[in-house]
Amino acid sequence: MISTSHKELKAWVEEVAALCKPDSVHLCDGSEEEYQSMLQIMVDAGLGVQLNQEKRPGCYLFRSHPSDVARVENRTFIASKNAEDAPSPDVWIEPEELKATMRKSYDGCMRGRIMYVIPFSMGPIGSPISKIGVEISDSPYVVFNMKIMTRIGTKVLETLGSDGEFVKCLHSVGKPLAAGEKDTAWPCAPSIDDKYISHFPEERMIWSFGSGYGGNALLGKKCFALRIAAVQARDEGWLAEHMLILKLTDPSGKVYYVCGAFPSACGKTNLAMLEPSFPGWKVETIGDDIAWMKFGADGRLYAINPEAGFFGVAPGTSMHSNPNAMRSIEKNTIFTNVGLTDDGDVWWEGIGTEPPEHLIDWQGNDWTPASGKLAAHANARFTVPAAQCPVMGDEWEDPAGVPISAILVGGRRENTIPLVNESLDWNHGVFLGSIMGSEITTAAITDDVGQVRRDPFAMLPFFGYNKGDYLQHWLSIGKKTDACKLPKIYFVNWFRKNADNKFIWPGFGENSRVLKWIVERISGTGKAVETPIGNLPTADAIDTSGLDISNDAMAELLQVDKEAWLIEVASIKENYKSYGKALPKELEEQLEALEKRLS
Ligand code: O2Y
Ligand code: MN
Repeated sequence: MISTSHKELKAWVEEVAALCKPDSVHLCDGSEEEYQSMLQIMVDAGLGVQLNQEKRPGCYLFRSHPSDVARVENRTFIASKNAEDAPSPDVWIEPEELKATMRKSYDGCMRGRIMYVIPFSMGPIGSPISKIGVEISDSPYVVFNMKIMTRIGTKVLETLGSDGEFVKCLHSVGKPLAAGEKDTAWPCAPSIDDKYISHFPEERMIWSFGSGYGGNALLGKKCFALRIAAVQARDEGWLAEHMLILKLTDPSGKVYYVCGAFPSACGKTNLAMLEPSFPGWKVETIGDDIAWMKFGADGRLYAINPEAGFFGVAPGTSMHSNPNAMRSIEKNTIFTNVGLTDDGDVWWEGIGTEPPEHLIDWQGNDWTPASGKLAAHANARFTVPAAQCPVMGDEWEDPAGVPISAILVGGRRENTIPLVNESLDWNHGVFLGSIMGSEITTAAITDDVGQVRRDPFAMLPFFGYNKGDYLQHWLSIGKKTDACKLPKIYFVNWFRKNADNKFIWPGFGENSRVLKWIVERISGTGKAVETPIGNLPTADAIDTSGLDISNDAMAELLQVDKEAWLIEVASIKENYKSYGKALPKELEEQLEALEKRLS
């Protein structure tokens, strides 16, 4: 079947092949030839488009089925042995019951297809912080995306040896082919109810069925690097987080590494690749989505980016919002669900150029600006090797990781939350992480619009275990080292609006001004005033030189509105009820102390 000395891996591959019944099995070596041949298979079958090689060398476009365009949160399950160990009752199914259901779906699901076995490493191969997984998938699209997003192939298998630990990741698009049947452009299970993104945390195992898209199918990313790794991290005393990692160098050459957790639509990738708006400072990228942090021998937290690529949202990405992402995707990029221009290039809403007179939209139909439809799906993506980003920090693949000085937590809030707020200590920082979130802008129930969706550490869709226990784990991390060695936690908000409903802060590259204050605080020169909610910059502490912003606007950005905060406290109390008995008492105490300081 496959040649490996790893008995457990061999047995698992044989078991899966016997269940899924593929026509053949291919063990991925991770070579460039293999990558090219996967792409060619799909282009030859009419399932993908090679873009204009002069404009976008090495680039391809794929269009997914309209029903398969994003992560399916309502079909994502955590099958822990005990229901209380799951993040919430609605995502829990008893593991044996779920396996029995899914085995019926998997039975024969790869007929007419090749079963690919993809050994992959999350993190630099051999790093003490890295972990190995093996994904079995019947999708060549998954193979070439995994090649970009992780490190795959023979070297990983060699590192695994004959008895190394690995996470079992099984994926099928859920569309077997009868003899002679032509494949569809984007095979997937026809109905949402047939899709399953299942996690078995105790067994360190993932079973995904029915979707070929993004986080549902590229199992190294959200399923492994967040949901399963979070359980490993809890058991082993480290952190697996939904965070960017950036490197900031000040004019004297001093370097700081900063992690940041933001819910979607907060410009996380833009911040990770930010171009500072004033001279002398430099921002470089270590990672844009996930950070694994472990204690080093010196008692500090060291982070690696477990990924090797970016799976970024295309719409809204432009030379204004993220010039470094635009430069990254000039070549060797897989585009999914973007518009195809008549000269073989890509286009999407918010790309910063005028809409072409005609293109082929993400569903493969003719499109003109008068169509009244989106040319690119709102969740259209680019997959690109991180190494192509012109501002990757040299140490982004350092197996030792980078020492973290600060952690940002934030959300999209029109009011109440100031531009930046420094936590008073670790527990207060964890409290800030637990209350972060964004206002709901679209909702099935209109009453929800404007309400805050609390998204602790931006992990709401990615918890692998009980969310109260997760926050308790954060608190316990704070006890593992000297307080002075822990990163400082900052609550940021780029999205505060004025009475005219306009954003007060310009955002994008100007966010570097806030980063500057943060590192000044860390080095002891930044000025701050203690308020009931935390330490805020003094009126003159944020460098606004060369920026067209009034003192009144700055005052509004840094205002602590006690009335608004008391409403916030009531809303947090309500949210904390959802934790039940698992709410850490330290966080209840933080909330009580905040209320006291406000009144
Ligand atoms: O829709 C998907 O499948 C991808 S979701 C995603 C991709 C890259 C980075 N972050 C996310 C996310 O949902 O947080
Ligand atoms: Mn993400």
